[in-house]
Amino acid sequence: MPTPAGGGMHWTLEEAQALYDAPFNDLLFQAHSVHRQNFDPNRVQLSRLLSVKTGGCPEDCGYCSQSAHYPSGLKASKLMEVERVVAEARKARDAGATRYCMGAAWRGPKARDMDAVAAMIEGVKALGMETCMTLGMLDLDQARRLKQAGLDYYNHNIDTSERYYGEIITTRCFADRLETLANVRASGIKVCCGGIVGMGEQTIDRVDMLVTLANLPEHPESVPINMLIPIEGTPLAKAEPIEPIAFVRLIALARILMPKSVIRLSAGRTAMSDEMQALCFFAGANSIFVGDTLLTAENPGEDKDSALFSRLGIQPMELPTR
Ligand code: SAM
Ligand code: DTB
Ligand code: SF4
Repeated sequence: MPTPAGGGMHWTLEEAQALYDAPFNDLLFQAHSVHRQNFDPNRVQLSRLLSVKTGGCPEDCGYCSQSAHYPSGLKASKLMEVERVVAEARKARDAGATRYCMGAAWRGPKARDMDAVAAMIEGVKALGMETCMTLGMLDLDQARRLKQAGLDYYNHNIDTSERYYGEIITTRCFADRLETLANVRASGIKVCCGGIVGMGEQTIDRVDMLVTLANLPEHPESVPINMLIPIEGTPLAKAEPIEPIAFVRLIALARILMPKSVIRLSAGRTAMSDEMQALCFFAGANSIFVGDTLLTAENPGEDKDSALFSRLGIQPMELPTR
């Protein structure tokens, strides 16, 4: 059955690498053409993040401020009260965000957390926003419970290529990520899945990560591409940053491989020039996180983003009428 996000194609690594390696203007022309066939090129979707449970995470993801394995200096906190979460979501909605993404620094939710998490989803949905959560690994029953509460999207990133995964995280494996993604899909929740670049990986790992996403039985509806925000105290604090043209090429490749997915220019925009972001929007990126914080790290903030949007003639994407 065809799905809104598309899928069912099989891409080889060689085909994807050849697209990536094309002359820059050819690659961008192709990506932008695909973008125009599927989206209004002057609309960008706005999501807002909130960390509902911060720090003290048992996982050892080498990029993360919230892992208990590294001295990032971040203070751990307990799960937020439902009312506070809903109050924050209301502010985000009033500032123009259409999707509210709630993140928890967990390996996965415990049974005792599920009632509060379900209440957060119900409260945010009642504001008329789309809901997204990222809570770590889920089994099928947990995914079904979140779906029942009204969850629209679940974010769970594959982060990098299967080959490079073990260099970044040792407390779980690539197959664990795919299993949660399959549980989310089976429950009927939409999938938000992407990764991080600038973690010392090779170009082939970045291309391979996108090929893995494009070859899933159905494309993720939403594909966040994060540029590493280097965090002091983590093993990746001094990783070599990705070169901007290479980053734009990757966005273009994501757009070509997953024509109907929303591609999110995710973490790392504070380190991107306006011109780099403009090229990313031309190449097919059509979502950003708004607000001055992501989960724990900095984001450009509303004034800077609205100034950029106005210079580029970009409007916020509205929610589909339901
Ligand atoms: N604990 C859950 C998990 O890992 O699935 C959810 C929260 S986790 C912080 C969500 C995603 O944020 C990670 O999968 C990673 O892709 C991204 N992320 C975390 N730290 C980052 C950083 N310093 N720079 C860029 N992206 C980052
Ligand atoms: C995603 O791919 N990026 C967001 C969201 N999914 C949860 C998280 C970015 C986190 C950046 C680092 C921080 O704020 O701690
Ligand atoms: Fe924990 Fe998620 Fe950070 Fe990994 S990325 S340490 S699982 S919060």
